[in-house]
Amino acid sequence: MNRYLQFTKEVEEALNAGKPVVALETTIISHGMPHPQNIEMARNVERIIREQGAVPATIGILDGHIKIGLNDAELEAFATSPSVEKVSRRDFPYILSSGKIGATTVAATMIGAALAGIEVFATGGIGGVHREGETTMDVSADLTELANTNVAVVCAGAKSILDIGRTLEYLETHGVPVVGYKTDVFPSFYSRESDFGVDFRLDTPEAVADVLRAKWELGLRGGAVIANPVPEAHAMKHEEIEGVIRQALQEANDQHIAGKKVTPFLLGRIKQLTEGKSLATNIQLVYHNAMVAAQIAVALKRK
Ligand code: PSU
Ligand code: MN
Repeated sequence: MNRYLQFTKEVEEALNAGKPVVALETTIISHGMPHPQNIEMARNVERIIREQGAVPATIGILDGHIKIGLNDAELEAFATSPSVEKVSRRDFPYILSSGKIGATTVAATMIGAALAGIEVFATGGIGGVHREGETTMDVSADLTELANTNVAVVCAGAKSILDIGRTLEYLETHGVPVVGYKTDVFPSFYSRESDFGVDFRLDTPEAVADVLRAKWELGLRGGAVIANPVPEAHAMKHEEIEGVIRQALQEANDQHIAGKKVTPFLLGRIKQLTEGKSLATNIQLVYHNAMVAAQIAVALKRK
């Protein structure tokens, strides 16, 4: 067992017993949402996964360890501490060796999950190619991780703060299947639709599990995107969110926001500009992703 990993008893027992486990990220808690909604969301997501018969494993870096599963005090620390670092693949070794507290992005959570033997991960949205990424070269390390690490990521697509078309092109080049879960259209996080399709549509957790098994048994390294649209009742209209996104992007540009600060800045501004409406949508889509991820994890264990 990797000496950097530290499991909660619940997760360790579940993994040893071959029970379904679902990984969860901490960046969404520390940098994706304000307090106290973040801690409420983090607790509810864990409950939803348990209700489906799987075990949640929220992953983060603390005290020189990759924590696979967090207790409530640790969850609270990720939700409230002002000094939590945002950790992607690049940041992983330094944050781990310095003993700092680090919230893991999609990429870093995939790394932790794969080391722990967890195959399914639920989040909100993945990072991608940013708009004008063809000149700025701002391409999320989430995409390279999906290309290489064997974890399925259940998400509500990618936000239209990104260039969704180029994000999908990148995933195609790197052989990452983009599954539409009960949809033919790639969802854009707050909205159920975008201008883009998915690679193929699947309508049951079993069908998704079959695809994942086939991929990994063939030795086709890498993850998969399971794109699960936000439930109708909580979806926002494309037109409603597009103006807000444009304004947030303009401000990021004017204020020379760059590097890993871009995504948290945009998320925060979108929330302010929609007066919290986007946050409510964000929370609901995470709950839905957690439920579907748990169902897929359960189905995978039957294979
Ligand atoms: N998209 C969201 N909410 C988030 C993120 C993305 O809707 O909280 C976070 C995730 O942790 C994702 C990270 O992995 O932002 C991507 O950051 P970057 O673009 O710097 O790679
Ligand atoms: Mn970036």
